[in-house]
Order: sequence, then C-alpha cells, then structure tokens
Amino acid sequence: MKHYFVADAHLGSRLFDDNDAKNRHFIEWLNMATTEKSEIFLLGDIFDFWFEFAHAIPPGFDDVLQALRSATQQGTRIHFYCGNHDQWTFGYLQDYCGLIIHKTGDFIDISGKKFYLAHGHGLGEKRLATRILNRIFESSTAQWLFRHLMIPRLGYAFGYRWSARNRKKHDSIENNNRHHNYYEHHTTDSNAFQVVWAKQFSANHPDVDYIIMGHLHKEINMRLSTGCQLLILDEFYKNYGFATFDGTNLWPENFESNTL
Ligand SMILES: [Mn+2]
Repeated sequence: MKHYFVADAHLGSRLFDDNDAKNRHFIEWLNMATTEKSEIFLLGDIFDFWFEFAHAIPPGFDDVLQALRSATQQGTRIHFYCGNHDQWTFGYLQDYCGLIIHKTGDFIDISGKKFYLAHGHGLGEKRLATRILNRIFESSTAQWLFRHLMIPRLGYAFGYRWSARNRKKHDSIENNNRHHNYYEHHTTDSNAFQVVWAKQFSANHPDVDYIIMGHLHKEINMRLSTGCQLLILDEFYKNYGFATFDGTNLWPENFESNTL
C-alpha cells in the first residue's frame, strides 16, 4: 500500500498563465496516486484561495472537484490539511468530495510508523505581522463576518488579489533581497522557521518517525538528530514535487506530466 503526499499546488493563482493546464496536471497526479490501493494526503495550499460562501464555492475547479469526488467514491481515502490559503472550508469539500478535513497539523499512524503532518504555516513563525494575520484568518468571528457580509464575487476578487500579492512579495524577498528581515531567521535550510520548529518538536516527541510539511515551496529532506526524517515538500506548480511512502521508505519526487 502506498501513501502519497503533495502540497502547494496553488490552483487558480492569478500568477499562472494557464490555470486549466495546472488543474489538468494536478488531476493527472491524482489519477496516478489513485490507481493502486493508496491513501492520499493533501498538505495545504492546494487551492490558491478557497473560501466557501453559503451559496458559492470558488469558480474554475469543477474538474478538480469532480476528480477528487470520484477518487474517494472509488474508495481512496484523501486527507485535506488546511493551508493558509485554503483553510476556509465549511463542509463542501467534506460533503461533496468526500475529503477528510484536518484544520490543523496532527499525528497519524501509517504502516506502524508515527507521522506528524501539517501544512506548516505559523510553525516557528517569528514575524509579528504574519502571526497576527494568521490569527485573524483562523478566527471564527472574522470568518463568519466575511462569509455572511461579503458578496462572493467581491470576496473572490479580493482573495485572489491577496494571494497573488502574497506570492510576489515572498518571491521578491527570496530572490532579490537576502538582507531582508525574512532572512534574519532564514539564511539556510537548517535555520528556516519550520526546520527550527521541527527540530524542537522532534526532541519533544522522539517517538515521531516522520514529519512532512509544505508551505516553504522548497524541498528540504533531512534526518534530524532524533532519527526522525523531516521532509518539506517542493511546490506543485513549477517543480511538481510530491512524496511517496511505501511502508519502509519515504522519498520526494517530481511529477512528470504527459500534457504540459
Ligand atoms: Mn502556505
């Protein structure tokens, strides 16, 4: 039995030229992962902006949602861990697509091994503005207000703009300004926020064999001093990173498409 992990497809991003091709690529991966008896873990930010209004879901994902639905109807268990871009699901993904929703990171046993799975946002986060924003996004009051007072069309326009700005800011910091605040805590793989967090977490939970996360959009695969394997997945819009666990080994790969 195989277990597949993927994160950060950011489907629907306004920064992509051809969203239909990105959607098809993701569906291809899903079909690959569903052909044998398997379990699938979507580790956050699969959608660039997912928000369920009372009578509206984000447009443009019919094929993706249908593919998820038919995969779970065939008996494949698919877990959806909320990322910072797609945490606003209030029943649709569970009821229509049959996904198992995880609002936060959690422990899970797979083939006798202990895993900790999460999207990764907020873990070890030192930047105050980001921490405050995370709290607002997770607040049920703020979610209720947005859900009931916002017109869906405006809500999505706002959401996708916010998402694209967020991505551009992140990319320009990463590419152009290595002295920016972001890098004070983040100069190498081993002192990236999430890695620092994982080392401490692993020391406190030495029984955990594997930690898998996304969010960084950069593959980091390292053995921690406790023996735990930490794998941060590459994104799934350029390098198409994902990971497989076959019961003995966990390894990252890049998905080759036939259509892109
Ligand atoms: Mn993220």
